[in-house]
Amino acid sequence: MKKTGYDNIMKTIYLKDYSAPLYKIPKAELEISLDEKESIVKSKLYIEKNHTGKQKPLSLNGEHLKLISIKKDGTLLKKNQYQLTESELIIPCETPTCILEIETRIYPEKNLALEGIYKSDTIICSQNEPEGFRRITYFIDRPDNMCHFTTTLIANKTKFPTLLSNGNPSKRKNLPNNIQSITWDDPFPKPSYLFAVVAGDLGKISDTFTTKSGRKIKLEIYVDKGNENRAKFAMSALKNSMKWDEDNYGREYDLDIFMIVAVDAFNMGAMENKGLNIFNAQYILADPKTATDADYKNIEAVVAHEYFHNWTGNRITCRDWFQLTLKEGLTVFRDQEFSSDMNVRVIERIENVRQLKNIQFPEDASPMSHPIKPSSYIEINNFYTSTVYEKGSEIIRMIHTILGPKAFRKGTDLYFKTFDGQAVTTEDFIWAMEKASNIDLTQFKRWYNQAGTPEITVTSKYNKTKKEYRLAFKQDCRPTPETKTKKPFLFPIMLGLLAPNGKEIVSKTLTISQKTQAFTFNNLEEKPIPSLLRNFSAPIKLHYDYSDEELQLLMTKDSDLFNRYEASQRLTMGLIHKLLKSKSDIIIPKSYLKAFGACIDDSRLDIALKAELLTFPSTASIIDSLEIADYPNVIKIRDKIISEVTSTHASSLYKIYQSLHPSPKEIDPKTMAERRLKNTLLLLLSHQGCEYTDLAYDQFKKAENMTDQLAALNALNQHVSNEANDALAKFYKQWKHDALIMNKWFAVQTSSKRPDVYQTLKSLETNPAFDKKNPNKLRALYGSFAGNPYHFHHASGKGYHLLAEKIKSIDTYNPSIAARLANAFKIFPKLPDSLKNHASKELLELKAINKLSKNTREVIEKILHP
Ligand code: HT7
Ligand code: ZN
Repeated sequence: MKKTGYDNIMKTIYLKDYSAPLYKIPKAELEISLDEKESIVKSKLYIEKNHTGKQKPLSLNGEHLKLISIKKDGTLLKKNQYQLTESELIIPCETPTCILEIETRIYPEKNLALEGIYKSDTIICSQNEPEGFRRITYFIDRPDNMCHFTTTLIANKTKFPTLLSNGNPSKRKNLPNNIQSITWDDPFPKPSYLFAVVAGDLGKISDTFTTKSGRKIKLEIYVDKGNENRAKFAMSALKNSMKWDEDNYGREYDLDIFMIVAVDAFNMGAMENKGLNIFNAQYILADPKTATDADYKNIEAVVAHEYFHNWTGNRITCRDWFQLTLKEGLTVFRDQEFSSDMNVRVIERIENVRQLKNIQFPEDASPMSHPIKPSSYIEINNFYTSTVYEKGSEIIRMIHTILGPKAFRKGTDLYFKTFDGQAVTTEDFIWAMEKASNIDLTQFKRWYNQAGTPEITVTSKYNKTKKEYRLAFKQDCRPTPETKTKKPFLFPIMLGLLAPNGKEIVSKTLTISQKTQAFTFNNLEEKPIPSLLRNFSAPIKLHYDYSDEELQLLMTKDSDLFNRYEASQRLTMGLIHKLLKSKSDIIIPKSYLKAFGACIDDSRLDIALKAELLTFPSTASIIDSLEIADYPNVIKIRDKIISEVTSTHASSLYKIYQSLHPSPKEIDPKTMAERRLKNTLLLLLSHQGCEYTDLAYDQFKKAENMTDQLAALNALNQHVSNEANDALAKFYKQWKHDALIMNKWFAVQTSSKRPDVYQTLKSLETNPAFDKKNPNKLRALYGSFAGNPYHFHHASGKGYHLLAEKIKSIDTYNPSIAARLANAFKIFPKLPDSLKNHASKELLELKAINKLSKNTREVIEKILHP
């Protein structure tokens, strides 16, 4: 995509154009004098020529920098001895090596894009992935430039007693005027995106971890003073992660110290900077009063994810940003497996697959669809997607299934041994897997380059005389921007065959590799019921014409607990599709209500699984299963199903609710499951209208932990009532000084179906707890609104208008967040005409903005012109 006439140049970068950097910087010494208004960065770069033949000029990346001076081999360069543009510093080079000394000035406080060095509340911190380092100093800011960094930080001792960077601390000096300097040495070469600095007056908790080889590692978590106790859970998650990576992958930590710093303003969840992870405080701070069970689970997963990056991402990094899934897909797989070992495996799987279906499947069905390894991009920040991360993890999971755990481990061992210290590609990873297993993954690799969710249609035939059962598979995948005609994918299908009484008679993993393929099973006395795609063994949409009775059997009897959940989802999806096609009134069949009654009353059913079975498919996943995004009818039918199930079984639901008494402060899996079921029931009951308002209000008032308090607040806010308003006011009064809890308060209100959401949102914008510069606040207020099917897709188009206005203004200072919000419009091609007209008007207005960032423009252009 090439455009002219805009202020921000839309240059497409292609994977096919990759070439090694012309120069390398194997060593860099940085001296940064930190202050929030103005910081001075002095760099000493040891440059080496990395090309043969005639010497070409050296080009360094640099943006939003004020260049003060450049010295080459000790000589000050005059203005005519280099070329300076908005994004590059070009210096002619005649010798194979040289030393550059560059001085630049940066302005942390003015940096609202939160890339490079910026100010978050009273802390100065950095975010350099993917291309933030070029906002700190001129550099070869690409991941295949691996460099030894030595960093000296200089700052006022009272304002910034804590000065952190990567590696191990070496020198500390007291300078005149209450200034101190600390030097950090990182012995491991790393790309600039892993460079980090932090300066602040912070509280800290410390611990140690002794590695399997007996090295004692210092662990430190830095938080705002007063929050130290809220970091204890994160510390235990960190220690568990370190042990798990040793036990499961043989990976030991390498530096003497591992630090985490929690900050308020952060564009994403966390960042794996070498030895100095920087986290959005949301993924560190927790205690039962202030954090929900979901928060605890997220903290455990994100702490593990960032720690695991030390090997999958840092020691072995990406050659270029097209390889992003090499580190992200693999690391998500590793963190999902860690969480499964720490909690209840099947519940983790259900939650991960739900997330995939709610977010990644719609992305893959939209104009934003891209392969896990894209072949081009305009703005790499736009490619930190659910596809690269979560689908990427599913691709690694399939390799794990195909190879088996032993060969997979052999493969990762070989990968670490062969590529340690290098910047590599996804092919290198596959090479290690093939070599370790002797399995040819040539066809499997198509998952890396072909986007879209494959649709698999399965049909079955039973021959009673031959006692033969035949399953036929046919795969299709719709055209996506990069591939019009797809070649067949290769993937594993885990399946079981159940006798009509529910007994499992066959359990097998099939490999599908052709467009059509059939398998025959012999010696089957009766026609079996297939339990297909167990444990969601491939990221596909599987269609099989199950009868409701078959699904009810799977729901109650399948030995694969994941597929019990899937059966419940299929049963509801099937009903929704039927009702959408029907022209008459919405009538919910008795058999359907009975199936859910059986599930509700099944006292032997695991509590956690019961909560999952009673979680109905989201509006997003229903819309994803349709050709036209018929929001009004989907919402109507989904609500009707839930309220019929609830009213039919209200007394049972209420009885179970009353029978559950989870201990309020415990956070073990069993107690969390009890709370989850209790709060799922409360939400279901609240669908009944105002009848259960008292119950929710009572829970709200008595709640001793955030999970119960927030669940009650959310249940109450399904409707307008005095109790709902009162609870909102009380919650605010209780928590207004806690920024993280205020995010929850904002999100409950803007994701509500209450008709007063617009007015509420407007008034929340003026609330003192709102801060438009803080991405958590933007996500809580506008991100939740964009995910609100009742109001964002309102027939009047006012939801679209509201979000477009916000995108417009946020884009002027934080393009990365604006572009993420703009993704809410990706459903555009599937909208019914009236909504499409409203959305089109907003998208065209955004497109016409001359100064629109390339981040947001790339998203808008793709949505309008897929
Ligand atoms: N690797 C990190 C990605 C990240 C990021 C990317 C773009 C902009 C800001 C960012 N902060 C963190 C996080 C991770 O995947 O672990
Ligand atoms: Zn990651």
